[in-house]
Amino acid sequence: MSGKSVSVAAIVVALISLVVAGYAVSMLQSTDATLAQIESTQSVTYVGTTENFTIVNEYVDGVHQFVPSTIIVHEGDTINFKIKNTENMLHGFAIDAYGIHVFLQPNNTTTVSFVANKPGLSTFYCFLHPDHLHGELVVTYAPPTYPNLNSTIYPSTMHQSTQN
Ligand SMILES: [Cu+2]
Repeated sequence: MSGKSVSVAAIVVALISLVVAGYAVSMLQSTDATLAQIESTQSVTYVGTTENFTIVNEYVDGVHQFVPSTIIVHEGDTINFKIKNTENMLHGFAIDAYGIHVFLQPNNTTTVSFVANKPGLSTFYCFLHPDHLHGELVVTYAPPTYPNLNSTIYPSTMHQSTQN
């Protein structure tokens, strides 16, 4: 084998390597661009929903109580409470963190609405009777932004990026 043919072969190998490397880099860049596009166009930020609850004030086994006594919602949800006082006496309903303070007329229904924008625990209670069992409102942190995995664009775009 002559020195000339060796150098020609080396140049051919070098050119092929450059083409392959360039192709690999362009593939990586297009994949990055595709992922960035997916993240910017196909992500979902949690938007609060409207949650309706019926809370019944009742007298059971000698105890005034709110049922249910635990309510769990997401931060940002709009909450509608329909509070039914099934007793033949006046009660109160308060959630200090939200400035809610209403009277529950005997055998009547009272509605309360607010946006649950304070993550954590808040107590709801009757401000007229210390022995009236209270309840807890649990407001969880809103879920973080996440890719919309239900979108059919997600897998098809990923597939196309490997063919470019
Ligand atoms: Cu009460």
